[in-house]
Amino acid sequence: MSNLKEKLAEKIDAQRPRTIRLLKEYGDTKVGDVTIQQIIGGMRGVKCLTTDISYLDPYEGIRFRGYTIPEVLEKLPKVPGGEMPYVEGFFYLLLTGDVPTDEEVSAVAEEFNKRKKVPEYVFDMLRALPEDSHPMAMFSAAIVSMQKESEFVKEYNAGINKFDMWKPTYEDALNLLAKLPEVAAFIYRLKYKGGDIIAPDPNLDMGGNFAHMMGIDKPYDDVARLYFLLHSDHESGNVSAHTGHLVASALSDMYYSISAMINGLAGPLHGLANQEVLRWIQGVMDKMGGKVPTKEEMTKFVWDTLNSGQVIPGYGHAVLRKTDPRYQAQREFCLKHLPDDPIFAYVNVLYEVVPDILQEHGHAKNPWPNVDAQSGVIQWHYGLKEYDFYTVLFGVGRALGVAANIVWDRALGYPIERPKSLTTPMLEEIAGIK
Ligand code: HAX
Repeated sequence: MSNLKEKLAEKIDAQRPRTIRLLKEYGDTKVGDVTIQQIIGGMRGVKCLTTDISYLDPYEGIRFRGYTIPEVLEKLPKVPGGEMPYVEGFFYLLLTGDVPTDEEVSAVAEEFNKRKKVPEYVFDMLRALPEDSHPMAMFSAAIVSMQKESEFVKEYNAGINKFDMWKPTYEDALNLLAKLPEVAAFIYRLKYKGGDIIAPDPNLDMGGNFAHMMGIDKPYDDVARLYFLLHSDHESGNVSAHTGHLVASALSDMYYSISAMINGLAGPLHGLANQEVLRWIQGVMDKMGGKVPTKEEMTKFVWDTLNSGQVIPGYGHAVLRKTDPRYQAQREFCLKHLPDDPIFAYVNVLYEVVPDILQEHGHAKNPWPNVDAQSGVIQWHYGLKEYDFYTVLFGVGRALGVAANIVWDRALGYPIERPKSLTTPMLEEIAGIK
């Protein structure tokens, strides 16, 4: 029996007075000003959200509960025989802020195992969708189709105290997260492997079981663990995390919230960029007849894309101002496991030329690569060449962070989100335009 819920209850009891004090005693303290540029420009840099689960420093990159990616990979208990930590142990860290012991990880992995049976109607629904549905649309539909399983809704309808709402929300989080790998693998095998479905193995951890259900050999289990962990959370303002939080703020349950989060992730400026990177590279490969371009040749391809008014996928970021440490972590994996991969060679030439070109182009505030520039290479190398599916992998990972945040949103009683909008004449008046 896992102690995760009890541990979380203790953490919540300790945190609540701090949030209440900030609100009651310091509620009028100013955090910053908002400019017209920020209002029209997608609220860039407006400090108006709070989370303790991760923090994104523009120059350092992400920290999960205060730990950098190398620290997380080093400190968390590893799966025997593998290089990467248990995803379940990482979720424990996200929720509680504590690095779990081996026993705590085993217990929470068991907890996930007990909850992972996917209702048959989800598979029926997926089979009924048009064959050319995008995997992200299938994933979102599968998640929302399970909405009737929500424990939160049952308890809400029975009349639940606001301070107890996190408890059924926690149950929904675990119930849903435990099912996502099987749902994702089912979509993959249904869409790309003629419906030849591989049954889950009850003896495997989340990453190991996912690799097994995908039908891909080791070390893909470690790839899955690394991938889910790296994509889990990137503080609260990105489209997927913010969407999850926003929808949950209306007390919509976990299924509605995570499905909505997936829809936000499906945009090419956000999670879909990982498929776009591979698509872009494939286009260059076709033109090069498979040969790795020289720096000069690659420079021309990059400029051609920019001159046709398109972005270079996998580069730039709204917050980061250096190479994404999630890119670095995957690059290190590539250097160790697939140094001679031809697509890795493409990615390396891109890394050598794109930052200078984007600087010369003069538009992007961040010329450096983000997580998506590197992630498809690894998938491709292990045989997952259907790049339309890549963002589903991102979605399984991102759900860990967003679900943890939603549990805490409920625990701290964050209210319904409702920023205020102004009209153009109002902005003109504020600007002093006659
Ligand atoms: N290639 C070409 N132009 C780029 C660019 C890129 N990779 N990144 C930014 N720009 C352009 C923007 O389109 C914008 O152009 P205009 O002035 O003509 O409108 C200008 O540079 C300023 O943009 P910015 O302030 O630097 O960037 P934003 O915060 O507006 O956008 C994006 C951040 C990530 C959306 C952007 O960098 C981009 O489109 N990158 C390519 C797509 C991508 O890799 N997305 C994934 C990001 C990571 C992520 O969320 N993963 O899920």
